[in-house]
Amino acid sequence: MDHEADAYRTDLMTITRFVLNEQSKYPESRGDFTILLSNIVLGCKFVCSAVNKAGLAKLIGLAGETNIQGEEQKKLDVLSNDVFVKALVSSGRTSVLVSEEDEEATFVESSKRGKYCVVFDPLDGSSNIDCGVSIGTIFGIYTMNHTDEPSTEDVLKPGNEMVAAGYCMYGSSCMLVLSTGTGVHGFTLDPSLGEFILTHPDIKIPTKGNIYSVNEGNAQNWDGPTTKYVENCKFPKDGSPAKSLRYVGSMVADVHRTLLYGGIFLYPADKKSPNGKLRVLYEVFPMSFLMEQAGGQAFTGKQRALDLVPEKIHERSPIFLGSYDDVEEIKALYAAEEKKN
Ligand code: AFP
Repeated sequence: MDHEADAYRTDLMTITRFVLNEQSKYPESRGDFTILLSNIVLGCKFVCSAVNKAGLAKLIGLAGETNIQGEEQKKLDVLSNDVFVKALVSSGRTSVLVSEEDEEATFVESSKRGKYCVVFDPLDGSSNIDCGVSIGTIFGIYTMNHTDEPSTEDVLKPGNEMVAAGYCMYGSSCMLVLSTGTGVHGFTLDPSLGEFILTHPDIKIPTKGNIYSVNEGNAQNWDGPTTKYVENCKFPKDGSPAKSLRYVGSMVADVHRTLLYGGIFLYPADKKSPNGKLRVLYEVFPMSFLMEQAGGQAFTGKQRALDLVPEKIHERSPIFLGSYDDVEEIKALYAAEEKKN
């Protein structure tokens, strides 16, 4: 990379400019998506700033704790949720919101309604906040295809009906990764400008990787195919080198690394959690959408993840996602298991 040229780059592709360019390909488009996205971006910038200040501002800790002035502190994930819900409602472009933080869906009042439904986890990996490890926001976007009263049916749709998905990672830099169905693009926040700038256009995941990412502490409860797959990662029988294990325990960080370096991320079912841990609407679907758009695959152990039809807004599913060939291997193991039964 020419660092000198980079330092003086003057033609900045901001995320708004990028989405406006995309939108200009659709003459009928009225800019609703751009407005919606700019409100998501605002939420991400707010959370990024709050995460950076968390230690200083004492935003870490349990919800309900009081600060030194005796005022009640809001936990960072509760605060992030408030910001996203308010930004999305005030965009005037949403009708249904599903957040990891809220048990029930939010139905936007009729005067502020718009054609989009947003499913999101405002601060995923929140158990990592207190030790400063990377965390993130994950979101997926559906369109309403009717003008009747909104209901949860508007979001209980397979992931392949999402029109966009993305995540923002609050790490050593703040990066927003987005797909509107035409590839995956990464934007890095330039703190001096307060703008997300296109730094990773058209991300493609390597076809095969040498990293696997899983919570091996659950190994005693895994099923046969998962156990065999991880065994193959460590003791390959075809003479190839063993894969490296990397696991942050923060889905955004683990998936981001998988997207850029290749390999596989898995949160399988186990005896204690037959549906795994991760939530379909705002973890499994958005990440699966991004993986497929980057040339990878996402599989539940039974089917293509994006074909799953959720019945509940906080439903969970096992997930195996990453490089095409690596996911192909786990698919073959599940197919062989099914043949036996
Ligand atoms: P927290 O938000 O409770 O930290 O959970 C994070 C998460 O939903 C996801 O980001 C991780 O991939 C996964 O859970 C980690 O789960 P384990 O701690 O069971 O490995």
